[in-house]
Amino acid sequence: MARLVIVSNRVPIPKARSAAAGGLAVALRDLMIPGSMWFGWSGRLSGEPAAQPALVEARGVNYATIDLTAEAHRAFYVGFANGALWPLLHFRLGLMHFRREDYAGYLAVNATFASALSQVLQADDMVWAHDYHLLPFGRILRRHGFAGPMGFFLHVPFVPPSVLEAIPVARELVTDLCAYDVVGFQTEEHARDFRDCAHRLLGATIDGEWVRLNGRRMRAFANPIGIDAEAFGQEARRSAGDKLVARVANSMAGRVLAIGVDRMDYSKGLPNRFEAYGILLERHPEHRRRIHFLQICPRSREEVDEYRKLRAELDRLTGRVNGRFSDFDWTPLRYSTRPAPRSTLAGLYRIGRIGVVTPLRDGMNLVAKEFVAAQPEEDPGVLVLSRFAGAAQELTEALIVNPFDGDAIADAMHLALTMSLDERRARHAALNAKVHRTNAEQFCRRFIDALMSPLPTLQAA
Ligand code: GDG
Repeated sequence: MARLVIVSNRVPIPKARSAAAGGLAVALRDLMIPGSMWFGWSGRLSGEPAAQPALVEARGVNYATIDLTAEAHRAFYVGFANGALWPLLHFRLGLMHFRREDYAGYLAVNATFASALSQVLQADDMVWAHDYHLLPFGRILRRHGFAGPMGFFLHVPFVPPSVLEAIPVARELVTDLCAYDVVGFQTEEHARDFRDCAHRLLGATIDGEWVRLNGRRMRAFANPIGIDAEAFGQEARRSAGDKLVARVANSMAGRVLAIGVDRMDYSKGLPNRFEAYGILLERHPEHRRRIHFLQICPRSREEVDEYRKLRAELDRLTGRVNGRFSDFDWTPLRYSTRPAPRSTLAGLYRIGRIGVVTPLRDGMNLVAKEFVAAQPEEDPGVLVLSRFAGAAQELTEALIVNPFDGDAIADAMHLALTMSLDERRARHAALNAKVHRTNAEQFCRRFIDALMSPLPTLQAA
């Protein structure tokens, strides 16, 4: 079988990976089959980066990394990827800052990646690139002569043509994705939006999942990402004895725990969530003093202005909810920006009666799946889930809410707090079965199968 080469912006080399809080790192960390390679940025900035990747072997996997200069990283990561593409792909056009020089820097880093990888790539390798940092990577790698199978998975949403067209380089971005053989999306809707863009912006012919452009075909399909639900459930059971989990459980004094876990990102709907919690306490005085909301949100991308503003906004809203409702011995909302170890997180989900996952847009949202996998089957908690998270397409037995509607989130939390044990069990059993079925292994297997299957014979147009 061909060697698998994963390419992503950051490379979670095993000794450093436990600190990583991010969906991609979590989803892929168990995928690395001995013999495969993972290539990307080392996480280091240097004045004169070497053109050759540095190679490290860990647990049979080869990690190949390159350093970047501070200017290159700024334009590529802070400027274009997170200043323009991230807001665009999360439907936040008002937050999109497009600058031609950032786009030029983004292309330049993708070219650096392609040139460095081509030095260690073998002809019979199979390349799988990940996420919005690397849209043009495959097209550029082809220019270096690589002819093997080349796939791409987009972890974030894709947008319809009317939204994509707001970015001046919309056609270039769609052309770039069409250069891969296979492109995977989190949901059918994202895959369809991409095919619509290829048709409307480039005049491509669409036939089911197949996109035909300039005499070439590529496949754009939905392949929802999953977690290793079995292992995560075990971790949650084991970590009941974790010191921090036990401390939190003891501090509850018979109250129930509502829990949210998100990188501090404006796509995650945190201000709306805090306000909705205030509405719950206002409208349902019977829940006051009987619930604690714990929001864990490690700081993220602080180089980008919008993320700093979000932090100030959350500090203000936390103060408002606690100022309005807290008592001498009860703080309704606790919010921590420190990342928790993964096992502690699993244990905290397990003691949560409500998992609150209300992003304004999200490719998938792994937290929703982790919360379900961590629950005790005999007395499970309830998931409140945004309809705009990819996970809502599958996890239909959750309480699905519109995250822009604070009253609806408050109603769902009230329903969760008053739901009968039978109903909680029935909903959880259905959700848990899905989370175990669409797991990380199936996600990887489906993608690699798609990448390895020969292209179907082209029907005469
Ligand atoms: C992108 C897409 C898509 C969070 N806080 C801590 C911590 N985490 C872990 C969670 C979860 C992961 O980070 C976050 O994954 P999400 O899926 O929720 O969100 P993104 O980071 O935005 O990920 C997303 C994902 O890629 C995968 O394709 O689902 O839509 O945006 O695993 O548990 N982990 C630890 N401490 C924390 O404090 N250890």
